[in-house]
Amino acid sequence: MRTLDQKTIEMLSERLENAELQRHEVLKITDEFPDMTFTDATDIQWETRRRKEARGNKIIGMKMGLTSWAKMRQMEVEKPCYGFLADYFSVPEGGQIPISELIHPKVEAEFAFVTNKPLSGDSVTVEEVLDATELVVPAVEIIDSRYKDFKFDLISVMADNSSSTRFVIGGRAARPEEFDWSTRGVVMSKNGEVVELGAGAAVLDHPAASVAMLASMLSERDEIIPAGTFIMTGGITAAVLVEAGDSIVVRYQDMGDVSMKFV
Ligand code: OOG
Ligand code: MG
Repeated sequence: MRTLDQKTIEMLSERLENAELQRHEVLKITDEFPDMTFTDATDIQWETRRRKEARGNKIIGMKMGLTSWAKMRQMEVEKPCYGFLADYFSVPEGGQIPISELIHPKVEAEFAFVTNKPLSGDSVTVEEVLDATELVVPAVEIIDSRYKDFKFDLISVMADNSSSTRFVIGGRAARPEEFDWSTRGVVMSKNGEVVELGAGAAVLDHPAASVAMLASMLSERDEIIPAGTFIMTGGITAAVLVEAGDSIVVRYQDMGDVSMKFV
């Protein structure tokens, strides 16, 4: 159900995108619009996507968020959300990320899937996702909620493009049949100390289930996941706050490392 008019959708999209581009916090939008719905929030996100494309940014992938209990517990939200990835979100492996470009970034260890067939509808299975997957790629997401103190609800975070801000891919990509993705381990270290660890099953029992859920959520807007889409499936562990000077290395079982330094 929609409760906001087009002018309000555009105003909130602009407010949230300005917060991203000018690196400042804003108040949770549901404080001002307590009756707004998840559909309104999705409209705001798609308006932000339209704004970026109109400015010449390319959309290079999608992400799912809040797909693990660790994340849902950390953020006190009980349902997943999705977002888009713009070209300038991508940081090279081993790269430096200036904290001055962000508000209060956190890092998350994820598996990303690259599809080779379209996926659509609300009944896609894990097997169908694996059959439509070209590669699984180690990926670390840097999230940066535009909301004050990184606190939000599902509707507010959906409108804020699910906190998307940067990502780093690295290590070695694998074919989908190469490993059991539910038991694949990841170990995140900050400045040489292990801070979080987990396995793929943390994400909806299997990270491919997150891709299926994205197809289902997109189908509510008559959108699909086209062949050739890069999809981050969501943090396996809780997200880790980073500051200038922090080095992050995520080791992926048999798939190498993804690393970055915050400066
Ligand atoms: C929302 C985005 C969460 C993930 O992987 O769970 C997310 C947030 O926690 O800010 O990207
Ligand atoms: Mg994430």
